[in-house]
Amino acid sequence: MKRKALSVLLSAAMTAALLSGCGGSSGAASESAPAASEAAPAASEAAPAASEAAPATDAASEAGADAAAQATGGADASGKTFAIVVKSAGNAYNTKEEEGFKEVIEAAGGTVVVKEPEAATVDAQITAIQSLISQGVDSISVAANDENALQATLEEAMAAGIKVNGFDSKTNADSRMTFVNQAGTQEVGQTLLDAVYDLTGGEGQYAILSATSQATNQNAWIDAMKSIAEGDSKYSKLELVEVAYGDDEPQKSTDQTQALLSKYPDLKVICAPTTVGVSAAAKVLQDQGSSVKLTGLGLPSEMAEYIGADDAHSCPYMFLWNPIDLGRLAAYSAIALVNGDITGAVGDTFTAGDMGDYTLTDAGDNGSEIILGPPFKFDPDNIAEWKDVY
Ligand code: RAM
Repeated sequence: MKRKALSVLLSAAMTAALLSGCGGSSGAASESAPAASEAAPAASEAAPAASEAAPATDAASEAGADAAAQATGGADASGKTFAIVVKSAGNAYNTKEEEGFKEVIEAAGGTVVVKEPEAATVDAQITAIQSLISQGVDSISVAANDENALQATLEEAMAAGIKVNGFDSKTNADSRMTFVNQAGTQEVGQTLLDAVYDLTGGEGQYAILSATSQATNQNAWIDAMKSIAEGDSKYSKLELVEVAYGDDEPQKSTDQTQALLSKYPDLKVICAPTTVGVSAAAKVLQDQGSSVKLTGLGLPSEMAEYIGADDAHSCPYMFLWNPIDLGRLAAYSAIALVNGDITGAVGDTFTAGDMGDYTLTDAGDNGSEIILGPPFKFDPDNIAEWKDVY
C-alpha cells in the first residue's frame, strides 16, 4: 500500500476513533490485562493514525503552522514556557518525543526548553530541573530516570508554582501532578510476554535486555511480565534466565547481548523493552546469524532492516506506540495543567487538540495518569510503511 493511501485510511481510522470517543476511553480500556494480549495487534490499528500529521510539521511552511495552530483546537500556551526533560541524549525515541512536544507548544504560542541529560542518570536530571526552577519556567514534563530520587527537586519545583507533568517513565505520585503513559502497563507486559510465548513455542529460556536498572517504565513492564507469567500456568514452561541492563547505551546494550548469548547456549528469545536495547540486540543477532529470536519495543526507523519472518532476520515482530504523539499528548497535558483546566485529579478531563478528549485515570500508585493508547505491532507486512514516519 502506498504511503498516501495508507495516510487516507489512517485518517479515516482516526476520525472513526475520535467519533467513537476512543481518545478518552482507550486509556481505561487498555488497562484490562487479560483482554490485552488478544486485542493488542488488532485494537491498536488506530494508534499510529493520530501521528500521521506529525512528520508534516517538519515542513516549516506558514500553511503548516496555520494547520498546526488549528489542530491544537485553541489550546493556549502564549507567554508561557514549557520544559521537557527526557531520559538522555542520543536516543532517537527521545528526539521524537521532543518533536511532538514542540509542535504543540509552539503552535499554541508557547516557548519550549529542551533538556537532554548526556546519560540516563537521575543526577543529570536533578541538575537540569534545578536550572529550570531558577529559570522560572511554567511547567516541567519529565521522563524519569528514577521513580523516587527526583522527589525533593520536583517538590521544590511544585512549591515554586511550576506544574510538573510526567511522561514516558513516571516518578512516584508525590513528585508529579499527573503522568502521560504511552500504554497501559499491564497491557505492555501482556503483549511482550505473549510475544515471548509465541517465539519460543511456549517453552524454554528467554532473557530480557532492559534499559537502566532504575528506569520506572521498563521495570514496570518487566514486573507485569513476571506477575502475569507467575499467575497463569500457560506460561509455566517459560524460563526467564536473566534481566540484563544496557542502560539505553548502544555499546553497553551490544555487550550485554553478547554476554547473554555466551552465558545461555540454550537461549531461545531475547525481549528488549527499550528502543536502544532492541536495535543493538537486533544487529548482534543478525550479524552473527544467531538462531535466537528477538522481540520488544522498537522504533520502525531503527528496526526495519532486522524485521522479517525468515532466518536472515533477527526480529519477527515488535511493538511500540507513536513517540511523537506521546510528546504531543504530554504538551497538551502540560498546557491543561498550566491553564488550570486540570489539577491532576483522577476524573479530570481535557481536550488534546485533534487527538481528542482524555480523562485522567487512576495510575494505581495514588496518582493519576493519562494513557495514550494500546501498543502497535510492527511486522514484515507493515514495517515499510512506518520506517520513514518514526
Ligand atoms: C527507550 C527509552 C524509553 C522507552 C522506549 C520504549 O527509548 O527507554 O523510555 O519508552 O525505549
